[in-house]
Amino acid sequence: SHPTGPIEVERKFVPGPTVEDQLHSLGAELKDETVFQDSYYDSLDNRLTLADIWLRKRADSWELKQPLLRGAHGLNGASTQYQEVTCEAEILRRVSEELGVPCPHNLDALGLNEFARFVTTRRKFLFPAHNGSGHNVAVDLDTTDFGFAVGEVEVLVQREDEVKRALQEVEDTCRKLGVLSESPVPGKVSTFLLRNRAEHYRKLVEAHVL
Ligand code: V4E
Repeated sequence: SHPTGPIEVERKFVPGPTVEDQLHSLGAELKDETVFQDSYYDSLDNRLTLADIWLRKRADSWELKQPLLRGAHGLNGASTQYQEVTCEAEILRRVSEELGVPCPHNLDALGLNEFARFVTTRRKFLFPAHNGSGHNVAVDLDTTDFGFAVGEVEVLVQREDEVKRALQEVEDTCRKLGVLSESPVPGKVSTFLLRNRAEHYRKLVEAHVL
């Protein structure tokens, strides 16, 4: 497979009231707090999300997340690994291919349906890079405008052969924070769908995407 963007290895967790103190104790530092709006898009028959393909506009930029292996899904135990594509030409190719339509010149021409829109406030913490071949581990503490909070431990890697190591680093960090859950923790989009789009949510559960 050819590289089309970084691979995000991530594990979500339920943030407790002392999580920021714990992060500081473990040596992580607050990098910044950002606020952004995400809009998620799909065809009316949900063809993209049923294939575990997530197309969104974040702060006016298009982004697509797809499973590393075509046809597989991105969930690996309680961790996830998705390829992130930000090149708009590449996104156009991928989306039109999945929908079985000719590749248009821009995404608006596909007439997709916005199925979720929400605003996230994100506090991003970084662990200092340890010397050697360790990856940089980031922890995001997110709260949304629909009253939901979730934490994410994540590592970005460039190649598939780094995923195994990254999964261990993510798991180690969760363990140190005391938030290593054996079962997947629901994220922002799943929770938004469960609360606002029950039928779409049900279809994704039935298709084993969520
Ligand atoms: C729903 C979904 C995806 C879209 C949202 O990705 P997520 O990592 O939840 O969001 P976000 O905004 O924090 O991304 P970042 O800012 O880190 O780029 S991608 C994959 N899914 C499906 C999915 C799943 N099947 N299981 C779990 C536990 N999470 C997501």
